[in-house]
Amino acid sequence: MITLHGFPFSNYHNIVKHALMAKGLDFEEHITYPGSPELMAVNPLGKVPAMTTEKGATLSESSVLLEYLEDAYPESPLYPADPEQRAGVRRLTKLAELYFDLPARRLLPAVFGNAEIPEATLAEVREGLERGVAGLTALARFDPYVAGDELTMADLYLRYALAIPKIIGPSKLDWDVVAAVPGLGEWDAMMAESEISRKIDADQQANTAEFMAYLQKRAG
Ligand SMILES: N[C@@H](CCC(=O)N[C@@H](CS)C(=O)NCC(=O)O)C(=O)O
Repeated sequence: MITLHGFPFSNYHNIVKHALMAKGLDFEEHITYPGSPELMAVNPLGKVPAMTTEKGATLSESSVLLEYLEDAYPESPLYPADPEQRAGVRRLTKLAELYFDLPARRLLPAVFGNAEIPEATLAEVREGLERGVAGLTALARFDPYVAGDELTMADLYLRYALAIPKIIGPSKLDWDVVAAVPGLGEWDAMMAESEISRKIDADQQANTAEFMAYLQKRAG
């Protein structure tokens, strides 16, 4: 059976968990935190998520795991068959990672650790996010899914890539990502309604105290 290594508070973990569930695959969720010896054994970078495949191979990087799942389990596809449309889904996925999650993530130390963030960093983060907003506004179809009428990996990636912008936007930038892109609010609400999203959100909620305890221990 596939093993997904990580923890349910992690948005990156949840992207891959959602893909496994959407494809109807059997998997075991092995709860482990960044830098743990068990995680280092499957991902030398010590980051979440990682995966042990049915054949015993170890893999990491959320986007790589999504591609692997589609290659190994093409049933219930989450990418279109047409190469251009497939690349379009990958483009949206990249946009979500590079222009929503990654800039916003730079402000997490201010959320979880009360760190002071220099004005210049706040401006850079805002600039990155504005680029994401412009790109998503131009490229998203929301018809009803982000790439058109089928649920794709881009929907899963975007859903969880918005998690940190949703936290740091209002609290650190006086800005609301969901309101910034036409149609994003309706799409986000629709995505949240699915049975899979509800299960993942409930698991995330249930993991909050344990994750906070991990952070405290790590801070020493
Ligand atoms: N590029 C990686 C990012 C994974 C990532 O940053 N995961 C976080 C948890 S949400 C983590 O493990 N952070 C610990 C660290 O950076 O040491 C991916 O797409 O899987």
